[in-house]
Amino acid sequence: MTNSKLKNQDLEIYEIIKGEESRQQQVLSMIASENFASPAVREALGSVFTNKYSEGYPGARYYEGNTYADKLERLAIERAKELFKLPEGWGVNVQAHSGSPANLSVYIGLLEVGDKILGMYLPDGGHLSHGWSYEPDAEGVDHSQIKYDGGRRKVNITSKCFEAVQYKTDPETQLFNYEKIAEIARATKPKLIITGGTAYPREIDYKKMRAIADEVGAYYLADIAHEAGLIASGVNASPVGIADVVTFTTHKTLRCNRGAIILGKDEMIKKINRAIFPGLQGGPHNHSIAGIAVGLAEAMKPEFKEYSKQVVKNAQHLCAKLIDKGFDIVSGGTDKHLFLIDMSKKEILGKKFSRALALGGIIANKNTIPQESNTPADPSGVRLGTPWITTRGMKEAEMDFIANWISEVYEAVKGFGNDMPFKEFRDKVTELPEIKRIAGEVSELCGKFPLDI
Ligand code: DSN
Repeated sequence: MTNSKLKNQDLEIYEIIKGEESRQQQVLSMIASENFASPAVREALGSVFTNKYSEGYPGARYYEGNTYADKLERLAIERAKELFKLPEGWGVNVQAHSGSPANLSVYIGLLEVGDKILGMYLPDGGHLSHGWSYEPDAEGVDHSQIKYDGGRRKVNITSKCFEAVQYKTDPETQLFNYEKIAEIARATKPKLIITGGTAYPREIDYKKMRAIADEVGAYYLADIAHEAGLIASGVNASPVGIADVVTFTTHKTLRCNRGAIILGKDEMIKKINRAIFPGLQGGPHNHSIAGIAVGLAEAMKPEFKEYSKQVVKNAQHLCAKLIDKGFDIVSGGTDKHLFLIDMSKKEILGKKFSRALALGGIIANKNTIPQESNTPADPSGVRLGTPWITTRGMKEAEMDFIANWISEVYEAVKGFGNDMPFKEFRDKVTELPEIKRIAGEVSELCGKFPLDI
């Protein structure tokens, strides 16, 4: 932002943005759902398309002046088709503002309000928009061990408007138990079955889920928000052509700006298009579609495939190193870009550990784990992801440093214990010389892998 018009006009906002730029440069961003979009993506995102209204779809807009908006949206759709190798008879919607409205629009398009949906239990790695509710009597779900604060609560719009049932991972393996999911589906007869989520570190067998959906006559939605980039690169298997509909956000492993894409059989995309507009949203965010289109073209390049492979290698390497250092990892590892540290047998839980890591320059998030016995506000796990640090160019050698720092942070703060009030813990950790040293070393490493801001 040299010769910045923003700086001259609004110094306060300019300085906040500068502060965020410097924060991003100096820390290891390891929140699994975050990534660093390229300057070209960000330039398109900041373009004049932010000024244009274009309710409707290419060739059928309600307002005038959409020649270029039509070209843009058509090109974004073509790129998505190519990147995700869509079969004949499949279409694309690029207008959903993000993942939750994308999923809701699928339900609105294909179902009647009140219909039953079957999704993954949130504390095991599912997503709010897959029908999250705390219904103790939901079939196949035992909430009795969960110390949630509010009893029966339909938290998300998707559980308020649809009857939500949930499946859990296997308590022993922490993996999908397809037999058990089939049993729940047979017993509850959902109209739609959903896979995917925010914290399941393993690949999903889409064909088995398709068979379960077919057996009970349900639609099958694969939400691949987290692994879309890995799937586009062929590093993880694709549900395209297997599920009826595939949704994903564009800003995680796919490394575009924030937004969402829906892929699906033509007859379903037609209904979903109507659910998005006029059903749920107004005009599409054309500036966002522009950024996404640029990011989709980036993801078609051979170097993106190499990047995706390295994302997974880094996650697996880091997992293995942390296991060597005595950490428990949910399901024993990962097939993807993310994994969960299980802190349930450690001296501090996820909330305190993620704050201590952040003070040491490693930005992650507290997370529930399978068989969670604590509240979502103070859960037993920490989720870590490698998309962003791999974009910086980091590889296995840097994962070794990161594993050491994670372990050193734990050793430095574990003595404070989980009973200490959080604010006291935070203040004590902030002052620890060991944590300051680690933050300095992290910043030094980050300086060797600068972001193209
Ligand atoms: N907030 C996203 C994540 O972190 O996984 C999902 O919506």
